[in-house]
Amino acid sequence: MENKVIMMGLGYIGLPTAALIAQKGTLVHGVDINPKVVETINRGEIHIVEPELENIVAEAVNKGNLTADTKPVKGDSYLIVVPTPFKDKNEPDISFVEAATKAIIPLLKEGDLYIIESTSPIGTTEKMMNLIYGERPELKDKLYMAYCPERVLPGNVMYELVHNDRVIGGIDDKSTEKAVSFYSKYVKGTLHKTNARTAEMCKLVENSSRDVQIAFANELSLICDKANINVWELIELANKHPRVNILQPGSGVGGHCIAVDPYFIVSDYPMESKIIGTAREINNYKSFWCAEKVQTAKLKFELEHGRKARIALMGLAFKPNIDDLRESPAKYIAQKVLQNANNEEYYIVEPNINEHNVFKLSDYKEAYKNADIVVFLVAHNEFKALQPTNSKVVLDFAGVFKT
Ligand code: SAJ
Repeated sequence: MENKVIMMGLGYIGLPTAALIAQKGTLVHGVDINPKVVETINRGEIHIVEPELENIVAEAVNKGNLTADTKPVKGDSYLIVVPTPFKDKNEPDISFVEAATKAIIPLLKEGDLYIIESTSPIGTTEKMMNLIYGERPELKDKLYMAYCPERVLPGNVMYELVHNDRVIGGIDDKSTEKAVSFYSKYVKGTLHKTNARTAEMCKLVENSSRDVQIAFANELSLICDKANINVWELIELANKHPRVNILQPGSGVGGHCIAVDPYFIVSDYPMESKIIGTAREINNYKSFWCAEKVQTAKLKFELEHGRKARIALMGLAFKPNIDDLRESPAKYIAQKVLQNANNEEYYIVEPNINEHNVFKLSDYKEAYKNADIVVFLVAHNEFKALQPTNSKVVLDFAGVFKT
């Protein structure tokens, strides 16, 4: 029997997943609300930066296995892979999941499989089940529904989609089994079975765990700054212990996952999630602290030299060696520093992008050469090749020159 897949959402995760499934010979009908995205994909091209993806999409489109549209059609398996942003920092917004689900409700038939991959608050799969059965009561207990979060790292998506283990939680055992059999066609990693609520929580916990660990490193960096200890050396030494593995401090935590997902837990369980909530505060505070440090350094320079400083802000991306500026702490710090600008000369540097609509970008070598104060916000590889110097004030928040 043919298994046609309807992929609701063709973004950073939906498109690679659709392409992977189509590559294996399954017909995939991808849906995106943005007509430009749909046109691009139907030309066999892509709208996101991800290694290997373009060729796979082109091949799938040419073979007729992948089509894109702004509206869904009837299929056998429906995957919801849309964003779940925040209305504000306290309330996750599942309206995209809801809208995508509503769009497919009229198309559902007995025996269909419905899977949510979008990061979602606990209970979302059950909520969507109630929504579906509310409108289609004749289908009650005749559909398979499961939650299966993605875990891929941008930049390595096509490999990780296939090789990462997956956690699959159905609303009942038969749904879990059905979803496992679906993913087993495309995934080589182990498929771990659980229930929908545990799978939802698992995704949130994975990213919260990393956030808490980074907060520990960031807290150490604040303490070490006061205690006059090199935090990078300290962490390296502590990690020589066989059961200690401290992560790296930085200019804060960014991206659209780790800096956001913990709030899904905190907003629903505010009394209980103390460490998770505090970790978020520490990681946010770290960016504010970095901006303050720049301010202090520039005033000190002025007092000592009797002139305004030339300041290089090195890096805008949310982590090293990528071009993604979403939720970037480096970008936040640059904005904050520029708000306090008082006729100093600034060089804003991001070697992974050519131009930006707000920041005028400078060449990183020029900026490093000319600046009196160099502020490393992201540990891009290019920066690591620069020669350390004592002739400038260097604020190395990213550990570029750590030994
Ligand atoms: N960071 C530090 N110190 C560290 C490691 C990271 O400050 O030691 C910062 C980075 O600079 C960045 C932020 O944390 O600002 C997040 O970067 P990341 O590389 O830790 O994670 P993401 O956001 O690119 O991807 C994460 C991954 N989750 C985990 O590692 C638990 C990925 O597997 C998920 O699929 C992804 O979130 C997601 O989509 O949820």
